[in-house]
Amino acid sequence: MEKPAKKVEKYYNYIGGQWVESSSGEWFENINPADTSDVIGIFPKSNAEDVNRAVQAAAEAADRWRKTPAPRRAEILFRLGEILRKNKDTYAEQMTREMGKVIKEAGGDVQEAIDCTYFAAGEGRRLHGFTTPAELPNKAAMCVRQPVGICGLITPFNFPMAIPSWKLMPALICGNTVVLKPGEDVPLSAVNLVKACEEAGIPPGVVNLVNGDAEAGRALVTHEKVRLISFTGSTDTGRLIAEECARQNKIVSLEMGGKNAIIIMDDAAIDNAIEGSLWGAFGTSGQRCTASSRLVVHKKIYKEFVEKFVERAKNLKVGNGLDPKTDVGPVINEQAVEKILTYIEIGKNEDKAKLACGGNRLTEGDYKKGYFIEPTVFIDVEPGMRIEQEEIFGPVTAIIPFSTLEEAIEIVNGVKYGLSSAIYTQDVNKAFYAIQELYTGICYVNSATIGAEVHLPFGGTKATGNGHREAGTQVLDIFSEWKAIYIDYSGKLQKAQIDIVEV
Ligand code: UN1
Repeated sequence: MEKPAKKVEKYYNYIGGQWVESSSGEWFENINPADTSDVIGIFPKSNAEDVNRAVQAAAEAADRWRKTPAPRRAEILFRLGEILRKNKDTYAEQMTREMGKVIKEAGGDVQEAIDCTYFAAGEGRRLHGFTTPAELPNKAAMCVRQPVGICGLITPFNFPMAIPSWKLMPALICGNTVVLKPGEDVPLSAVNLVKACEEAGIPPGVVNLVNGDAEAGRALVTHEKVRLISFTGSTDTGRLIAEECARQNKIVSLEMGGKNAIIIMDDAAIDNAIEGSLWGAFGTSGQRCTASSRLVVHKKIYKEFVEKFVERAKNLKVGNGLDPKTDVGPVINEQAVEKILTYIEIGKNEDKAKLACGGNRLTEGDYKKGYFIEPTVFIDVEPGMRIEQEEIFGPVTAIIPFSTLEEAIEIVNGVKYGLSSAIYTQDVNKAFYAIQELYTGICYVNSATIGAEVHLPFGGTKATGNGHREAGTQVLDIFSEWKAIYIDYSGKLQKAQIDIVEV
């Protein structure tokens, strides 16, 4: 007898407190990147009409949510944090299945969402403004934060729960309502997050979820009622979004590419530096904006570092992220495989750079059905080569030799991005000098370029962003606008700049 076909689970959009299909009636599949025969579920492929409904729902909910005192909004977020904590293992497992990252890292991703939820909740009883003296007598001056309105959140695949939370939690605590459009490769983690919001008691319409691809994203960006777009993803897409937002004078916050580097000085604790470099380069299969895709190594220790690092990279276990023995999971999809392999070819065609290990897609046995690429190391890479300048977003790193700290800093700063940088050294003078000179939004000493914590600002300089910072209390400046308040209690007309008080 033929086995009945396994029923594929259906998941929905969340609009105005209802779980609904797309008005198009179309669906897309969510596939496990470690085993493409594993269909996790089907999700609504949303269009402009769905986005419009979600925005309308967000508009209807806006007033009530804005007027809910922030400490009360915070209570719901504390409850949400508890729900996320309770379900951490389930979410992590489902995240690994849809995204591929190894299970421990998926746990870290959920943890980052939890951290961020509690952090934002704490802000409910702060959301500090300030008072300041007025220049006229019997007059008070102060500043408060006010919500911006409806926020469109567009998030990538690589941190399926953490990045939506980085945006969602501060947006909510500031009193905004939102429409979330998550990466189409990782819709289940977004559904999990939004279900938790529902369970926590966030009122209908405050959080709306619209699944789909660029069509839904575009509709969100161009919708005239959406006041703010917060986007994490590629620099090319970010630029298009910024252009579109400029047309409608929307607030736009962008977190985009990186080409982060670790400097390894000749006095570095070398084994620690190797450990950190492996984690920075190959953690999340290199699919982090903060990935250590360049290792800038002092010539005096270059040979030793390269030998040891390459040996370790060769021994990393590539596989399904659900297997606890796996070090490096698959990359997200076929397109990613192609892009990464193209860069590997570009690297191989450089006369001076050498491929020291990896370089291939794995296609045999268990690897056959997934998107697996060997951890890949290029050595003797020179500044200016494409593999040294462009974001690859895969398990590929470039080792570049240098002679002086000044030269190393020039190499690190010599790319169009400016997200994260790091230096391994035991010399406090060198560490502080590097901190001063590295033009990035994040800087680490004796640690890799990854691993940001949620209560510090996250973001980058140059082509990485547009000047905003997520996380930390700095994110509140994205999701709220300042209102300056002047209260004249003199009982008469006092003209600023004109009625000058004589001393
Ligand atoms: C990203 O790569 O897009 O600092 C986010 C880190 C993580 C977040 C990375 N906490 O690597």
